[in-house]
Amino acid sequence: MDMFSRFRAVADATPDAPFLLHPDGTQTSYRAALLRSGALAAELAARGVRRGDRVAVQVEKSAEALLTYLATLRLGAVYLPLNPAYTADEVAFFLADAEPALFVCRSQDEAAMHDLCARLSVPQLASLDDEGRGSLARGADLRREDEAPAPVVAGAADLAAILYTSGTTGRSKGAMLTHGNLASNAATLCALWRFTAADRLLHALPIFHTHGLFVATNTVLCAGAAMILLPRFEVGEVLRLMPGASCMMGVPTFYTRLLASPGFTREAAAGVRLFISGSAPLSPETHRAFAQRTGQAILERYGMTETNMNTSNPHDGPRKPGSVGLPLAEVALRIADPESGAALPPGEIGIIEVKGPNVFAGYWRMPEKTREEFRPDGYFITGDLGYRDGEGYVFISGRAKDLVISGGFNVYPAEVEALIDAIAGVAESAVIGVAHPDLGEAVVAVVSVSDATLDEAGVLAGLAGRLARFKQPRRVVLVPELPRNAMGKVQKALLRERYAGLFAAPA
Ligand code: MLC
Ligand code: AMP
Repeated sequence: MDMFSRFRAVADATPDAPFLLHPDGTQTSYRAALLRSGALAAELAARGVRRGDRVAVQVEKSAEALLTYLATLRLGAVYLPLNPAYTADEVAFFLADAEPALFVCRSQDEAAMHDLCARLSVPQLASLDDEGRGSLARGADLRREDEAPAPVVAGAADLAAILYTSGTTGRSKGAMLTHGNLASNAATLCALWRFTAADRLLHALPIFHTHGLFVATNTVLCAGAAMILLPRFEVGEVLRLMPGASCMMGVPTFYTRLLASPGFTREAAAGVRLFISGSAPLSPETHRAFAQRTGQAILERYGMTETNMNTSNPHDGPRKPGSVGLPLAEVALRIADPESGAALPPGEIGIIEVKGPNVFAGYWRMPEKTREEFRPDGYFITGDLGYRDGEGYVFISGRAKDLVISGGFNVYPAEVEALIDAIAGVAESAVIGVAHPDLGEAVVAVVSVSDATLDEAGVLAGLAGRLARFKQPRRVVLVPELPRNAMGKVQKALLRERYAGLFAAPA
């Protein structure tokens, strides 16, 4: 059953059950959420959105934004969420590539985006502000209940969403997710993690990525459960609301920040039956420190935009520190030789490859790129390196793709390097990830300059406004020249080693 049908089925069966619990203590029932998303769907339809059309959305997190996702699914249209941190340059690329029928932006961006939409022939523009008001909401307010469009019954192969991921070549690719991808993963996770209608998920993740949008929201919908919807992760607010929660999902930074707070005690965590981590490696030290503080083992799982979730530690069996667990029931996973693709035995490190109903339908309008990432027998090449132990648990040991994961956000060095290299006075640059106590990894640029007056601040100033803040280097290190191997390739491994201690606490 597709996610909208699932949402409607829960609303029909248990209309008064809470779906959204707001930080101010108010709540939105399933019936109210279905009605409001119906009004939003009517407004989208009135603005010309039809089945198969893309609806691009770059807004702050709000209940209204989440209901816009469900409204888009109701129409059989394709949801395309964008990080509010993206600059106008970045957004321009996504709009030109995806050709949405409608772009929903933040209210404060509406004037600037109006010109951009006109230039890129995006036919319709609407807005939502931080509180979920704005022209889209106002339009929905005026819709009568009987104007809600009849829900489109989507087939498993129909597109539900496009999520852009940057590429190693620098150019972003739109990963096409089908209704079948989302529904199968949600049902599997709901059963595996024992979600029921009684669950209350503490939701502090952004809703423009797989983790907050699909893993969190769709699992809750599958169970008919509720979520405490926070606009962002903030330790004090999370601790205040934790007593009302039964589950929490987060990136590792959420857990290291909680552990750094004296208010996060065994008692504070006692009502939560399940803490789940993913999107970036959770260190065994954090896993152990968490267990020591709370008496609970964080459940770590592994996924990516293109595949949804692939593996998870068990709910009932051992949750091994440092491991991302076992392949999900419907996911075939193998560790393969990077060159030949031949399967490797337990203990040997290779590329993680996966196949199953969770794997995406390909990159939007990029059949060549799509083909490159699949083996002839249909396995998707994740670009993550790992091995399996004797019990089949998967351990991620590195990445074959040149990628930095900072606080759970992906940064592709090629994209940052291209912009740094274009700054006047820069000879060349190498962008690497360096261990960071808060973000896991932080972006660092190693730059050699041709103009000796160019300094760290100058390089950063050259990136301002051109690149989302989270992609900008936390440090720029100037060097006379970059180390190269005999082939002339920059030795990033050497640079990672050299600057490994850049963010270490002073001894
Ligand atoms: C914010 N900033 C970051 C950053 N987040 N910089 C580097 N890395 C990040 N992740 C910058 C801001 O631009 C700002 O810069 C400064 O840091 C402080 O901003 P903030 O808003 O106060 O940050 P904060 O709220 O503390 O955000 C940190 C965070 C957040 C970890 C809470 O990044 C977050 O929620 N991350 C979750 C990412 C996520 O959901 N990933 C899922 C991907 S899906 P300045 O200089 O302007 O002050 C996926 C698949 C899977 O990977 O398996 O799940
Ligand atoms: P994204 O493209 O944003 O979906 O990021 C997906 C990538 O995040 C994966 O390919 C992994 O490299 C990484 N990732 C996700 N979950 C984990 C995890 N539990 N441990 C280590 N890396 C992870």
